[in-house]
Amino acid sequence: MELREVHLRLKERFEISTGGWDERRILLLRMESEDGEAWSECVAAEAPNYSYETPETAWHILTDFVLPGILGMDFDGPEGVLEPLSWIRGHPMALATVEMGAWALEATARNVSLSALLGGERTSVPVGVSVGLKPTDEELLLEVERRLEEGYKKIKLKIKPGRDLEMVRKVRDRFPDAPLMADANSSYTLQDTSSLEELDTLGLMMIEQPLAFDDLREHALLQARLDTPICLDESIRSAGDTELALALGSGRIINVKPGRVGGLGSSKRIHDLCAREGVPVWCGGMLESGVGRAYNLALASLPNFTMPGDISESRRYWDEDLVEPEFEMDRGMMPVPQAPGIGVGIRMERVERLTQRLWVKSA
Ligand code: OSB
Ligand code: MG
Repeated sequence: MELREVHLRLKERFEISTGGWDERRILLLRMESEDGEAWSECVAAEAPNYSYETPETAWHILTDFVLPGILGMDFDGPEGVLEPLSWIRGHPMALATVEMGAWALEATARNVSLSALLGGERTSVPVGVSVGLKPTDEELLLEVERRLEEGYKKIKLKIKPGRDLEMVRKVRDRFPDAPLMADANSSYTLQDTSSLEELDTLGLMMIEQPLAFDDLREHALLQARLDTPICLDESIRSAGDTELALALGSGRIINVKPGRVGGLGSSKRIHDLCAREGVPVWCGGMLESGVGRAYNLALASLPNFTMPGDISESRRYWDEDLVEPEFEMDRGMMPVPQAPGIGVGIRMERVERLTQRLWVKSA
Protein backbone atom coordinates (compact mmCIF):
# COMPACT_ATOMS: atom_id res chain seq x y z
CA MET A 1 0.00 0.00 0.00
CA GLU A 2 1.19 3.44 -0.93
CA LEU A 3 -0.56 6.62 0.15
CA ARG A 4 0.62 9.95 -1.17
CA GLU A 5 -0.48 13.56 -1.04
CA VAL A 6 -0.37 15.36 -4.35
CA HIS A 7 -0.91 19.10 -4.80
CA LEU A 8 -2.66 20.10 -7.98
CA ARG A 9 -3.44 23.69 -8.93
CA LEU A 10 -6.92 24.45 -10.28
CA LYS A 11 -6.98 26.50 -13.49
CA GLU A 12 -9.43 28.87 -11.84
CA ARG A 13 -10.52 29.49 -8.27
CA PHE A 14 -13.70 27.57 -7.39
CA GLU A 15 -15.96 29.15 -4.81
CA ILE A 16 -19.04 27.91 -2.96
CA SER A 17 -21.10 29.45 -0.15
CA THR A 18 -18.81 28.05 2.56
CA GLY A 19 -15.37 28.64 1.07
CA GLY A 20 -13.16 28.28 -1.98
CA TRP A 21 -10.39 26.30 -3.63
CA ASP A 22 -7.31 27.46 -5.57
CA GLU A 23 -5.49 24.20 -5.29
CA ARG A 24 -6.42 20.63 -4.40
CA ARG A 25 -4.57 18.54 -1.85
CA ILE A 26 -5.36 15.12 -3.24
CA LEU A 27 -4.59 11.85 -1.47
CA LEU A 28 -3.87 9.06 -3.93
CA LEU A 29 -3.80 5.45 -2.78
CA ARG A 30 -2.06 2.68 -4.69
CA MET A 31 -2.91 -0.83 -3.53
CA GLU A 32 -1.26 -3.92 -4.84
CA SER A 33 -2.48 -7.48 -4.49
CA GLU A 34 -1.66 -10.76 -6.23
CA ASP A 35 -4.22 -9.64 -8.83
CA GLY A 36 -2.50 -6.42 -9.80
CA GLU A 37 -2.60 -2.79 -8.68
CA ALA A 38 -5.24 -0.10 -8.36
CA TRP A 39 -5.16 3.66 -7.82
CA SER A 40 -7.90 5.50 -5.95
CA GLU A 41 -8.47 9.04 -4.68
CA CYS A 42 -9.62 10.55 -1.41
CA VAL A 43 -12.03 13.44 -2.07
CA ALA A 44 -11.84 15.24 1.28
CA ALA A 45 -11.90 19.02 0.88
CA GLU A 46 -8.99 21.11 2.20
CA ALA A 47 -11.13 22.77 4.89
CA PRO A 48 -14.08 21.35 6.84
CA ASN A 49 -16.53 23.41 4.77
CA TYR A 50 -18.28 20.52 3.02
CA SER A 51 -17.96 17.78 5.62
CA TYR A 52 -15.71 17.44 8.66
CA GLU A 53 -13.08 15.46 6.75
CA THR A 54 -9.94 17.08 5.38
CA PRO A 55 -6.79 15.61 3.76
CA GLU A 56 -5.19 15.81 7.21
CA THR A 57 -7.94 13.82 8.98
CA ALA A 58 -8.08 11.34 6.11
CA TRP A 59 -4.29 10.86 6.18
CA HIS A 60 -4.48 10.19 9.93
CA ILE A 61 -7.43 7.77 9.69
CA LEU A 62 -5.98 5.97 6.66
CA THR A 63 -2.39 5.54 7.86
CA ASP A 64 -3.13 4.91 11.54
CA PHE A 65 -6.25 2.73 11.27
CA VAL A 66 -7.71 1.88 7.87
CA LEU A 67 -4.67 0.72 5.91
CA PRO A 68 -2.96 -1.21 8.77
CA GLY A 69 -6.39 -2.71 9.53
CA ILE A 70 -6.62 -4.54 6.18
CA LEU A 71 -3.02 -4.89 5.00
CA GLY A 72 -2.14 -8.47 4.04
CA MET A 73 -5.67 -9.80 4.56
CA ASP A 74 -7.74 -11.90 2.13
CA PHE A 75 -11.15 -10.69 0.99
CA ASP A 76 -13.96 -12.34 -0.96
CA GLY A 77 -15.08 -9.16 -2.65
CA PRO A 78 -14.52 -5.41 -2.66
CA GLU A 79 -16.95 -4.51 0.10
CA GLY A 80 -15.31 -7.09 2.36
CA VAL A 81 -12.53 -4.59 3.05
CA LEU A 82 -14.95 -2.55 5.14
CA GLU A 83 -15.80 -5.43 7.51
CA PRO A 84 -12.66 -5.35 9.68
CA LEU A 85 -13.08 -1.54 9.73
CA SER A 86 -16.72 -1.47 10.77
CA TRP A 87 -15.74 -0.33 14.28
CA ILE A 88 -14.61 3.02 12.84
CA ARG A 89 -17.16 5.77 13.36
CA GLY A 90 -17.63 8.22 10.51
CA HIS A 91 -14.78 9.19 8.14
CA PRO A 92 -16.59 7.97 5.01
CA MET A 93 -14.15 9.65 2.60
CA ALA A 94 -11.15 7.94 4.17
CA LEU A 95 -12.97 4.58 4.11
CA ALA A 96 -14.22 5.09 0.56
CA THR A 97 -10.64 5.52 -0.62
CA VAL A 98 -9.85 1.86 0.13
CA GLU A 99 -13.28 0.50 -0.70
CA MET A 100 -13.20 2.11 -4.15
CA GLY A 101 -9.65 0.90 -4.73
CA ALA A 102 -10.82 -2.61 -3.84
CA TRP A 103 -13.51 -2.43 -6.55
CA ALA A 104 -10.85 -1.42 -9.07
CA LEU A 105 -8.60 -4.30 -7.93
CA GLU A 106 -11.51 -6.71 -8.40
CA ALA A 107 -12.23 -5.32 -11.87
CA THR A 108 -8.54 -5.66 -12.76
CA ALA A 109 -8.46 -9.23 -11.48
CA ARG A 110 -11.51 -10.16 -13.55
CA ASN A 111 -10.19 -8.24 -16.55
CA VAL A 112 -13.39 -6.15 -16.82
CA SER A 113 -14.06 -2.43 -16.62
CA LEU A 114 -15.13 -0.97 -13.30
CA SER A 115 -18.33 0.10 -15.04
CA ALA A 116 -19.11 -3.49 -16.06
CA LEU A 117 -18.29 -4.80 -12.57
CA LEU A 118 -20.69 -2.29 -10.99
CA GLY A 119 -23.51 -3.15 -13.38
CA GLY A 120 -23.16 -0.12 -15.62
CA GLU A 121 -25.19 -0.21 -18.82
CA ARG A 122 -23.95 2.76 -20.83
CA THR A 123 -20.66 3.52 -22.55
CA SER A 124 -21.16 7.28 -22.36
CA VAL A 125 -23.14 9.46 -19.99
CA PRO A 126 -24.55 12.99 -20.09
CA VAL A 127 -22.55 15.46 -18.02
CA GLY A 128 -22.89 18.93 -16.59
CA VAL A 129 -20.69 21.55 -15.00
CA SER A 130 -20.73 23.20 -11.61
CA VAL A 131 -20.01 26.92 -11.94
CA GLY A 132 -18.62 28.56 -8.82
CA LEU A 133 -19.60 31.91 -7.33
CA LYS A 134 -18.08 34.79 -9.31
CA PRO A 135 -17.17 38.30 -8.17
CA THR A 136 -19.59 39.81 -10.71
CA ASP A 137 -22.70 38.73 -12.60
CA GLU A 138 -20.99 39.63 -15.87
CA GLU A 139 -18.24 37.07 -15.24
CA LEU A 140 -20.86 34.49 -14.37
CA LEU A 141 -22.84 35.14 -17.55
CA LEU A 142 -19.67 34.77 -19.63
CA GLU A 143 -18.80 31.48 -18.02
CA VAL A 144 -22.34 30.10 -18.41
CA GLU A 145 -22.29 31.07 -22.08
CA ARG A 146 -18.95 29.34 -22.58
CA ARG A 147 -20.08 26.16 -20.80
CA LEU A 148 -23.29 25.98 -22.84
CA GLU A 149 -21.27 26.38 -26.03
CA GLU A 150 -18.99 23.56 -24.89
CA GLY A 151 -22.09 21.39 -24.76
CA TYR A 152 -22.64 20.73 -21.06
CA LYS A 153 -26.12 19.35 -20.45
CA LYS A 154 -26.61 20.86 -17.02
CA ILE A 155 -25.32 24.13 -15.60
CA LYS A 156 -25.16 24.26 -11.82
CA LEU A 157 -24.91 27.73 -10.33
CA LYS A 158 -23.51 28.08 -6.84
CA ILE A 159 -25.63 30.43 -4.77
CA LYS A 160 -25.58 31.99 -1.31
CA PRO A 161 -27.63 34.65 0.45
CA GLY A 162 -27.04 37.91 -1.41
CA ARG A 163 -25.83 36.09 -4.54
CA ASP A 164 -29.04 34.37 -5.52
CA LEU A 165 -32.30 35.74 -6.93
CA GLU A 166 -31.03 38.69 -8.89
CA MET A 167 -28.03 36.73 -10.16
CA VAL A 168 -29.95 33.61 -11.15
CA ARG A 169 -32.66 35.73 -12.78
CA LYS A 170 -30.04 37.40 -14.99
CA VAL A 171 -28.75 34.01 -16.09
CA ARG A 172 -32.30 32.77 -16.74
CA ASP A 173 -33.18 35.92 -18.73
CA ARG A 174 -30.08 35.55 -20.90
CA PHE A 175 -30.52 31.78 -21.41
CA PRO A 176 -34.28 31.12 -21.26
CA ASP A 177 -34.12 27.42 -22.18
CA ALA A 178 -30.85 26.41 -20.51
CA PRO A 179 -30.88 23.42 -18.13
CA LEU A 180 -30.06 25.40 -14.99
CA MET A 181 -29.98 24.41 -11.35
CA ALA A 182 -28.68 26.00 -8.15
CA ASP A 183 -26.58 24.62 -5.29
CA ALA A 184 -26.61 26.49 -1.98
CA ASN A 185 -24.30 24.19 0.02
CA SER A 186 -26.46 24.65 3.10
CA SER A 187 -26.41 28.44 3.24
CA TYR A 188 -30.10 29.08 3.95
CA THR A 189 -32.52 28.50 6.81
CA LEU A 190 -36.29 28.25 6.85
CA GLN A 191 -36.29 31.99 7.58
CA ASP A 192 -35.28 32.40 3.92
CA THR A 193 -38.32 30.51 2.63
CA SER A 194 -39.71 33.55 0.80
CA SER A 195 -36.45 34.07 -1.17
CA LEU A 196 -36.41 30.39 -2.01
CA GLU A 197 -40.05 30.65 -3.16
CA GLU A 198 -38.91 33.31 -5.61
CA LEU A 199 -36.14 31.05 -6.90
CA ASP A 200 -38.91 28.52 -7.38
CA THR A 201 -40.29 30.62 -10.25
CA LEU A 202 -37.08 30.56 -12.35
CA GLY A 203 -37.53 27.17 -14.01
CA LEU A 204 -34.63 25.46 -12.25
CA MET A 205 -34.18 21.70 -12.66
CA MET A 206 -33.61 21.48 -8.91
CA ILE A 207 -32.26 23.34 -5.89
CA GLU A 208 -29.45 21.44 -4.19
CA GLN A 209 -28.97 21.33 -0.42
CA PRO A 210 -30.52 24.68 0.50
CA LEU A 211 -30.65 24.00 4.26
CA ALA A 212 -28.32 22.63 6.94
CA PHE A 213 -25.81 19.92 6.03
CA ASP A 214 -27.18 17.59 8.71
CA ASP A 215 -30.88 18.31 8.31
CA LEU A 216 -33.73 16.30 6.81
CA ARG A 217 -36.77 17.58 8.69
CA GLU A 218 -36.54 21.22 7.61
CA HIS A 219 -35.85 20.22 4.02
CA ALA A 220 -39.17 18.34 4.11
CA LEU A 221 -40.96 21.46 5.34
CA LEU A 222 -39.32 23.51 2.59
CA GLN A 223 -39.99 20.95 -0.16
CA ALA A 224 -43.70 21.13 0.71
CA ARG A 225 -43.57 24.83 -0.17
CA LEU A 226 -41.67 24.50 -3.47
CA ASP A 227 -42.54 23.07 -6.88
CA THR A 228 -38.85 22.87 -7.84
CA PRO A 229 -37.42 19.53 -6.65
CA ILE A 230 -34.94 19.71 -3.81
CA CYS A 231 -31.82 17.64 -4.46
CA LEU A 232 -29.99 16.41 -1.37
CA ASP A 233 -26.19 16.33 -1.26
CA GLU A 234 -24.55 16.88 2.17
CA SER A 235 -27.54 15.41 4.09
CA ILE A 236 -27.23 11.96 2.51
CA ARG A 237 -24.48 9.79 3.97
CA SER A 238 -25.96 6.33 3.43
CA ALA A 239 -28.85 4.30 2.05
CA GLY A 240 -30.45 4.64 5.49
CA ASP A 241 -30.37 8.43 5.25
CA THR A 242 -31.88 8.12 1.77
CA GLU A 243 -34.77 5.99 3.03
CA LEU A 244 -35.45 8.49 5.78
CA ALA A 245 -35.25 11.45 3.39
CA LEU A 246 -37.68 9.86 0.94
CA ALA A 247 -40.06 8.88 3.74
CA LEU A 248 -40.03 12.43 5.08
CA GLY A 249 -40.28 14.08 1.67
CA SER A 250 -37.04 16.01 2.23
CA GLY A 251 -36.22 16.00 -1.48
CA ARG A 252 -37.05 14.40 -4.81
CA ILE A 253 -33.56 13.92 -6.32
CA ILE A 254 -30.35 12.54 -4.80
CA ASN A 255 -26.79 13.61 -5.61
CA VAL A 256 -24.60 10.54 -5.04
CA LYS A 257 -20.91 11.07 -4.29
CA PRO A 258 -19.14 7.82 -3.49
CA GLY A 259 -16.72 9.53 -1.09
CA ARG A 260 -19.51 11.13 0.92
CA VAL A 261 -21.45 7.87 1.33
CA GLY A 262 -18.47 5.63 2.17
CA GLY A 263 -17.87 3.96 -1.17
CA LEU A 264 -19.27 2.34 -4.27
CA GLY A 265 -21.23 -0.41 -2.47
CA SER A 266 -23.12 2.24 -0.52
CA SER A 267 -23.56 4.29 -3.73
CA LYS A 268 -25.08 1.26 -5.46
CA ARG A 269 -27.48 0.68 -2.56
CA ILE A 270 -28.64 4.30 -2.78
CA HIS A 271 -28.97 3.95 -6.55
CA ASP A 272 -31.01 0.74 -6.25
CA LEU A 273 -33.27 2.14 -3.55
CA CYS A 274 -33.95 5.31 -5.55
CA ALA A 275 -34.60 3.26 -8.71
CA ARG A 276 -37.26 1.26 -6.81
CA GLU A 277 -38.83 4.47 -5.52
CA GLY A 278 -38.77 6.22 -8.91
CA VAL A 279 -36.35 8.87 -7.64
CA PRO A 280 -33.65 10.02 -10.10
CA VAL A 281 -30.03 10.21 -8.99
CA TRP A 282 -26.96 11.81 -10.48
CA CYS A 283 -23.28 11.65 -9.67
CA GLY A 284 -21.80 14.67 -7.90
CA GLY A 285 -18.17 15.71 -7.88
CA MET A 286 -15.52 16.96 -5.45
CA LEU A 287 -13.11 18.55 -7.94
CA GLU A 288 -11.44 15.16 -8.39
CA SER A 289 -8.40 14.48 -10.49
CA GLY A 290 -8.82 12.05 -13.37
CA VAL A 291 -8.41 9.17 -10.91
CA GLY A 292 -11.56 10.02 -8.97
CA ARG A 293 -13.34 11.02 -12.18
CA ALA A 294 -12.86 7.51 -13.61
CA TYR A 295 -14.76 6.09 -10.62
CA ASN A 296 -17.51 8.70 -10.91
CA LEU A 297 -18.03 7.88 -14.58
CA ALA A 298 -18.19 4.13 -13.90
CA LEU A 299 -20.83 4.77 -11.24
CA ALA A 300 -22.76 7.16 -13.48
CA SER A 301 -23.10 4.40 -16.09
CA LEU A 302 -25.67 2.65 -13.86
CA PRO A 303 -29.21 2.87 -15.24
CA ASN A 304 -30.87 5.17 -12.67
CA PHE A 305 -28.19 7.87 -13.03
CA THR A 306 -30.61 9.55 -15.38
CA MET A 307 -29.54 13.15 -14.83
CA PRO A 308 -26.24 14.72 -15.97
CA GLY A 309 -23.51 14.39 -13.33
CA ASP A 310 -21.08 17.06 -12.11
CA ILE A 311 -18.44 15.24 -14.12
CA SER A 312 -16.69 17.80 -16.27
CA GLU A 313 -13.78 17.55 -18.67
CA SER A 314 -10.22 17.40 -17.33
CA ARG A 315 -9.49 20.77 -18.92
CA ARG A 316 -12.27 22.42 -16.92
CA TYR A 317 -10.16 21.81 -13.79
CA TRP A 318 -6.47 21.31 -14.67
CA ASP A 319 -3.77 22.44 -17.08
CA GLU A 320 -2.73 18.82 -17.08
CA ASP A 321 -4.58 15.91 -15.44
CA LEU A 322 -2.95 13.04 -13.55
CA VAL A 323 -4.28 10.42 -15.98
CA GLU A 324 -4.09 9.60 -19.65
CA PRO A 325 -6.05 9.84 -21.74
CA GLU A 326 -7.61 12.95 -20.17
CA PHE A 327 -11.40 13.16 -19.92
CA GLU A 328 -13.02 14.89 -22.85
CA MET A 329 -16.67 15.01 -23.79
CA ASP A 330 -18.45 14.92 -27.09
CA ARG A 331 -21.55 17.10 -27.29
CA GLY A 332 -22.25 16.83 -23.59
CA MET A 333 -21.61 13.08 -23.42
CA MET A 334 -18.58 11.72 -21.58
CA PRO A 335 -17.22 8.31 -22.56
CA VAL A 336 -17.11 5.80 -19.70
CA PRO A 337 -13.69 4.08 -19.61
CA GLN A 338 -14.05 0.56 -21.00
CA ALA A 339 -10.55 -0.84 -20.36
CA PRO A 340 -10.07 -3.19 -17.37
CA GLY A 341 -10.01 -1.59 -13.91
CA ILE A 342 -10.49 2.18 -13.79
CA GLY A 343 -9.59 2.23 -17.47
CA VAL A 344 -7.16 5.14 -17.51
CA GLY A 345 -3.40 5.21 -16.98
CA ILE A 346 -1.55 7.17 -14.29
CA ARG A 347 0.96 9.80 -15.44
CA MET A 348 3.55 8.49 -13.04
CA GLU A 349 6.29 11.03 -13.61
CA ARG A 350 3.81 13.87 -13.05
CA VAL A 351 2.39 12.23 -9.94
CA GLU A 352 5.92 11.75 -8.53
CA ARG A 353 6.79 15.38 -9.23
CA LEU A 354 3.68 16.67 -7.44
CA THR A 355 3.98 14.37 -4.41
CA GLN A 356 4.35 16.18 -1.09
CA ARG A 357 4.43 13.18 1.24
CA LEU A 358 4.44 9.44 0.89
CA TRP A 359 3.56 6.55 3.21
CA VAL A 360 4.42 3.03 2.18
CA LYS A 361 3.71 -0.27 3.91
CA SER A 362 3.92 -3.88 2.77
CA ALA A 363 2.45 -6.99 4.28
O1 OSB B 1 -21.60 20.79 -3.45
O2 OSB B 1 -21.44 19.62 -5.17
C1 OSB B 1 -20.90 20.33 -4.32
C2 OSB B 1 -17.20 20.85 -5.16
C3 OSB B 1 -16.66 20.75 -3.92
C4 OSB B 1 -17.47 20.57 -2.83
C5 OSB B 1 -18.85 20.48 -2.99
C6 OSB B 1 -19.41 20.55 -4.26
C7 OSB B 1 -18.57 20.77 -5.35
C8 OSB B 1 -19.06 20.94 -6.71
C9 OSB B 1 -18.05 20.68 -7.83
O3 OSB B 1 -20.15 21.34 -7.00
C10 OSB B 1 -18.40 19.53 -8.69
C11 OSB B 1 -17.23 19.12 -9.56
O4 OSB B 1 -17.09 19.68 -10.65
O5 OSB B 1 -16.43 18.26 -9.14
MG1 MG C 1 -23.58 20.10 -3.70
